[in-house]
Amino acid sequence: MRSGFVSVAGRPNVGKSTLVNALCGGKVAIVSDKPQTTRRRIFGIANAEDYQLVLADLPGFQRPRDALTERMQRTVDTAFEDVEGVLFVLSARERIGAGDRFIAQRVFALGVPVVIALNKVDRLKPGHIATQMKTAAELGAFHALHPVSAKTGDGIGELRGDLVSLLPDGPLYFPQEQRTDLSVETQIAELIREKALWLTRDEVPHAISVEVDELDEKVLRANVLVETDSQKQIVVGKGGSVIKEIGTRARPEIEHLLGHSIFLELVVKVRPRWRRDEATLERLGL
Ligand SMILES: Nc1nc2c(ncn2[C@@H]2O[C@H](COP(=O)(O)OP(=O)(O)O)[C@@H](O)[C@H]2O)c(=O)[nH]1
Ligand SMILES: [Mg+2]
Repeated sequence: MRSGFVSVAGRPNVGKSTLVNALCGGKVAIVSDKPQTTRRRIFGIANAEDYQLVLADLPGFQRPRDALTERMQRTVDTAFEDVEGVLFVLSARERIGAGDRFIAQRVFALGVPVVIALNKVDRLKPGHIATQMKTAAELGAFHALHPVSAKTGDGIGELRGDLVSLLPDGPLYFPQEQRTDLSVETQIAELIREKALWLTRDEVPHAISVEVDELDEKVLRANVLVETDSQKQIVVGKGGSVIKEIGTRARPEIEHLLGHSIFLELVVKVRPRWRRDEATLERLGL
């Protein structure tokens, strides 16, 4: 049995979480088109008969602005200790620039193998991909460089194989049927938050948090937290249309996760300045 941990680095929105899901063969981390979707470290676990690859999906590198983003960056800072390697994700759709080089400086200084994934190559011209590969290759002394699409699955098998080859002989860190370290409640809260992120924009997505209030065999009650009354109005929507749509989108995935149907009740609540409140952040597990 080979086993071990690999941390995922990269700018916000390059597709780290989508890639972790693709490598694990199922959804462990939520994904949206908004930056800062990932707020906490999530282990995505790829299991096979002869290996267990544990990927740490992380928030993107950022400059802290409040207690929440400060905690997020602290999570990132400590996540690169004791890993067998780093998966450094770039987007082939954007210019590889200063932000990527800033992260490159840090990951190549760690002294562990760095595997670069040039993500989002779907529907790009071969010439453009080749140019981006060349730029990516100049970032540092990488162990391997893979053009991939987390969306279509292109190149994912080869990338996974390379990551597994970094793992030493080791024990099982998690039961083999487990794909994430998040509790069921947290997975549910994240699924609801994901739907809320897709349906809101500007500053609203950043102000949203979700907590599961009650979960039993039949009923699931969850609070969608926002910081102001006007955000609440937006998340509730006209006649409750937005919060209803969040529930409609989240329910099938929650039922799939639980393996049975549930009655879902979502309540939008204002909790002023929760992002600056250490006690609330603690309770939300952030
Ligand atoms: N076209 C394309 N889009 C992708 C791919 N991977 C991720 N995305 C999109 O990029 C956005 C950010 O993805 P996410 O995984 O949340 O990025 P993260 O912030 O790095 O974790 C989402 O809209 C994804 O659907 C890919 O391979 N191809
Ligand atoms: Mg993410």
